[in-house]
Amino acid sequence: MKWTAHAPSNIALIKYMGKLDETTNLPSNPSLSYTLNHLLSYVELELAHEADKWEPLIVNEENKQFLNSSQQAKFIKHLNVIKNKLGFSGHFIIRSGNNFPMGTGLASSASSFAALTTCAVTAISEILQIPMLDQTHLALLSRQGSGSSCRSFFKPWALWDKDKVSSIDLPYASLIHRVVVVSKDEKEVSSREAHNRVISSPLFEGRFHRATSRLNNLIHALSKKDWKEAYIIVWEEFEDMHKLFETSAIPFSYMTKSTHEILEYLRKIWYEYNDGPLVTLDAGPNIHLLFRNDQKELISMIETNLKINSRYNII
Ligand code: 2P0
Repeated sequence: MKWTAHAPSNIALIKYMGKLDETTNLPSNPSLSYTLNHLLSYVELELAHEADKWEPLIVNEENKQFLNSSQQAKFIKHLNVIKNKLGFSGHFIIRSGNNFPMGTGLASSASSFAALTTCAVTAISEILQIPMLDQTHLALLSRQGSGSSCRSFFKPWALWDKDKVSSIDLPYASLIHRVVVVSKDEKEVSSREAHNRVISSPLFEGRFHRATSRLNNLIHALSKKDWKEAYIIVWEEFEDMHKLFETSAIPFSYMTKSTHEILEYLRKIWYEYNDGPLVTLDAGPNIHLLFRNDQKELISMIETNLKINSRYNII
């Protein structure tokens, strides 16, 4: 017997960074994200006789992807959390893959854990003939595997605060997402490690207050369609998170020279046109851009400039 599920990734504009509880991924502060419907993870589960094991799922030939051993272990551990919760003692072969390239700094953790949770709960509910969990309970279960994945159950906007996650009704339901890939190297500091390290930064003390106040301001700005105000808040927020990294007891930085150059270019675009994309960075060097639907000319111009002047890949 086989079951399949897929789930989208998401990009946080107010960031989840730091945990109140590491075992259940209870966040230190609320976060707000936009769901990326085009970046999908797929999971297939097949009943197996022996132990659970992971295999790659070929979504398309260019994107053959292999999880490293610790990623596989994290996936299998989460499957076991689900099996225990639902009272299932059997085993599965887990196959997973993404429709977007790995190693491009695009977070596959959110989409892959959301897909795994959906697939495993569907399979076990069917096998044990018990009712399927609703989206909210799936999201809370998925959070235990990877925090940011709980937001992938809601769209277009998701709001996550402690043990509550839901969609939030805001304008700009359909945005255009691009990532400027400046580095394909594997991160030296994992997101999990970053969550641990930021707590040691002297700036972490005011972090809850700053993130919460920015969240309220961003919701207000988006609600009244003040795009420029939203851009300013979102920019401050990723800088705040990256300053936490740079000031932690063992400091680290994801930003490269190219990241700084592109950020400078985007700042100039905003200065010149009094308009531009929302700009944010995850725990990585690559730059996420969100455009309104009426900004297609601006997208072409930015894509052309970045591709001509340098060798950046934009996806
Ligand atoms: C976020 N990030 O809000 C933040 C911003 C990265 C930067 O959530 O340890 O993979 O699995 O709960 O969700 C990435 O961390 O961490 C992340 P775990 P996760 O999207």
